[in-house]
Amino acid sequence: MALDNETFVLMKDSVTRFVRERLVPAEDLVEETDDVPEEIIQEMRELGLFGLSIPEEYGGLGLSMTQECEIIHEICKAALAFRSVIGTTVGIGSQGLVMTGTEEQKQQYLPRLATGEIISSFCLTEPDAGSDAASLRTVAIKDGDFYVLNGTKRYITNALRAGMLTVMARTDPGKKGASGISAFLVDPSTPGITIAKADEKMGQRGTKTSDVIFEDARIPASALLGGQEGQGFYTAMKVLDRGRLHLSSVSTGISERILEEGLNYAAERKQFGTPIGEFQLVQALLADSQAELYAAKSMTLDAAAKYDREEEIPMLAACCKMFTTEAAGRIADRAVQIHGGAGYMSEYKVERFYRDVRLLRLYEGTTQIQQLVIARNMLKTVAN
Ligand code: COS
Repeated sequence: MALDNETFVLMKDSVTRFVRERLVPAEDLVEETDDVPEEIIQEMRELGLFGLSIPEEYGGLGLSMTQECEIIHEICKAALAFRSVIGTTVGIGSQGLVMTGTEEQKQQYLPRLATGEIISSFCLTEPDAGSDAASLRTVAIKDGDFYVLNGTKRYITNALRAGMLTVMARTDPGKKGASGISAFLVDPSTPGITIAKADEKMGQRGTKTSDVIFEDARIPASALLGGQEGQGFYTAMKVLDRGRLHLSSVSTGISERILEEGLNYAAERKQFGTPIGEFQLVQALLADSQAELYAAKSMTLDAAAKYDREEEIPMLAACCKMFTTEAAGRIADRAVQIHGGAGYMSEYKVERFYRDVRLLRLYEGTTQIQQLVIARNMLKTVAN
């Protein structure tokens, strides 16, 4: 699936304008209030941003992965909290449903997700199951026409805003590993589900993460994703493969913005009677960031194109996620360095962005998990 090129170019232009005219000017407000204003969320709905990855037949824009990466890159030239509002619906919260849902499940949720009437969240992580996702302990025990859910999910992005949760839970507690896990599409207003208060974080103010607690929550058996038990972990892994490309374009977008902040400062700030950008040691900081940004963008678009051609991408998505997020950390660090003492002051945006990008190397699989996925896939090719 893909949007025709002419319409896509127009859409991308309006997103670029929206970012420049609406999102960037609202960054300080988001920082102050720790929330994204409702009128901006409404404008995101009107632009179709919640439906980027949802097929057209269900009311979405049906972008290809390449197109999605291009749009996410643009949106992430503004503070990452804005992308976060649409991120789970465009990415990990909805894609299990798009990939493996039954027709009835798709009809039930996708049209409302596409318009942004409801937001979705992806509930995999638990207090004792982070990198080791297959060890999750939340259970869903069949009881007639229902499953009864018990357990706690942690750091769930947008749970507080969600109208649909994709929840991974163990339907067969006797099976310890991946094959005992199933996925469910859950209405968070179901009795027995509590969404805890928002977590306090290092950065990314305006993004909302929280615990989701299940205490004897009875959900209809029809909520089992794809109608099949035991597929939840495999679906989650496929969703994360795709999500890692999405997140790579988050990294390239914010990296471009941060580099721009550093470049502008280097051109304006004078020391020793000359703009600091004239100094070769500052030029080295700019050049290293520019080269890394170019590499990060190129590899993300290359892997996205391969995804669109239905080639195998788990290893490449992990390479992209690892490189682009680590590069974002280095680019942010250099931008702070270019700003000197000013870079440590909250008055300048690079201080905030430096904290914001720290999360990129942690969520949707730490850098160390990406290394593991890359090496395991490499070793598979030589195993006999
Ligand atoms: N696509 C489809 N299936 C996959 C897969 C993928 N990308 N990766 C693994 N699987 C399958 C394996 O083939 C294996 O199948 P079998 O049960 O038939 O053997 C099963 O899943 C378990 O895989 P594996 O043995 O590799 O699992 P491990 O527990 O050793 O590790 C990692 C899997 C570490 C890669 C996984 O737990 C992971 O990605 N962790 C990070 C989780 C994460 O990103 N969390 C972020 C929170 S969500 S925002």
